[in-house]
Amino acid sequence: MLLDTAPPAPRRWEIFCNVVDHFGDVGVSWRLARQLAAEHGLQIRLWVDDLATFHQLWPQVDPAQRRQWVEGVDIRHWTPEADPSDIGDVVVEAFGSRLSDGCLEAMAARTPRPVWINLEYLSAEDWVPEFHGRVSPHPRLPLTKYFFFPGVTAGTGGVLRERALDIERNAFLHDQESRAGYVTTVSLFGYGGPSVSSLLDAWSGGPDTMLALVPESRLLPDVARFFGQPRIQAGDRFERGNLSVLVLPFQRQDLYDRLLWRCDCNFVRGEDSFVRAQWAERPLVWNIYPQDNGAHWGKLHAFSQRYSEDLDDTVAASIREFWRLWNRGETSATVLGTAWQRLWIHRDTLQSQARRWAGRLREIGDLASNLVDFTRSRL
Ligand code: TRH
Repeated sequence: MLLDTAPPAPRRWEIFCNVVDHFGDVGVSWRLARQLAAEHGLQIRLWVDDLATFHQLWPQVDPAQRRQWVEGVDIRHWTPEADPSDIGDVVVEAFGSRLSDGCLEAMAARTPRPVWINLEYLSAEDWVPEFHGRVSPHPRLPLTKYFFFPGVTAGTGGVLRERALDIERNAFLHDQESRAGYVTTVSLFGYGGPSVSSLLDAWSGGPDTMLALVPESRLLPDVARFFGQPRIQAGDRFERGNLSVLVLPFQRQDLYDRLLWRCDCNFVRGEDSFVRAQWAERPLVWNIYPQDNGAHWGKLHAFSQRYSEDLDDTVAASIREFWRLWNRGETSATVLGTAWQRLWIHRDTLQSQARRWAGRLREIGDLASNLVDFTRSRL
């Protein structure tokens, strides 16, 4: 008989999330927290310093509560006074959220000391597997921090994926009425800028009938300008030439997946929506989070290289070119429209590639399970 000899997983976890801007920090932290509680049966306390942003992502979260239970997770408003004294077995600092001295001292005083994880940003760059799991001793206290890197290749932490995700997606798509098929439906989420109106212009004058579903985000003012409106809101619908645009309310985080599943192509950004679009198994366009030092260009390149390495050169080049123009804020509708046509002519290939890519990602295992395994051996 085979015995499971793996040590038990540490049960009490703290996840600390400092919302720098936008939704990605809390989006990833919340997804991880929910999954660790629901699928691994762990006790999760999630400390978030900006509950108003959290509320937009998950309306059940009440920004006025210092403590609340949602989806089996103990959510705390993280303020300087609110550091825990009874620290759990594992402490996750999401994206370098800085812990207070009081919290670090409580961790150092604990027996055994908690496993301290710095959950990093996702990157497809070559150096990631080498740095995944590296340690950094605290300069003063007897604490060791481990760097845990999400990634898209073997030897990294992988990306988040719920256990039932594929089943839910397949059931949802199966239930959908069969669509006419002659309208290309895209979802449009990004950081905004001049490339939005260039693209809308190109689509409106392009050969295909296009439907753009635009969730409320900072891209809306660009859409409003294109249609000559002072402002637009959820529920508004606009038409020009071959293009229809429908503005959607910002969806609850788990419902946003459904939008991605039903679209022919998804424009996404940052980290979490970008990962969800990969799991949607649809062609995608990535608006990477721009960094002041330009480091995002290398990351964009690293990912697009990996994503397209199985494709022939023409298709791979069309992906890279369109992503580059979209991210650099291309102002010419002709240039962006031509790049879109060069990309979208390969839509069937892009669709099969999206499916193949998700299969490759699945082989790395999901981030939450990889993280649980990682902590198990380090407590
Ligand atoms: O909001 P973002 O730009 O977050 C960014 C990135 O994480 C970036 O790496 C980080 O440095 C910066 O924050 C601080 O993009 P991201 O990561 O896609 O997060 C968006 C979240 O919003 C994601 O969890 C999906 C969710 N979402 C909804 O829940 N409903 C919606 O309707 C939409 C459009 C998104």
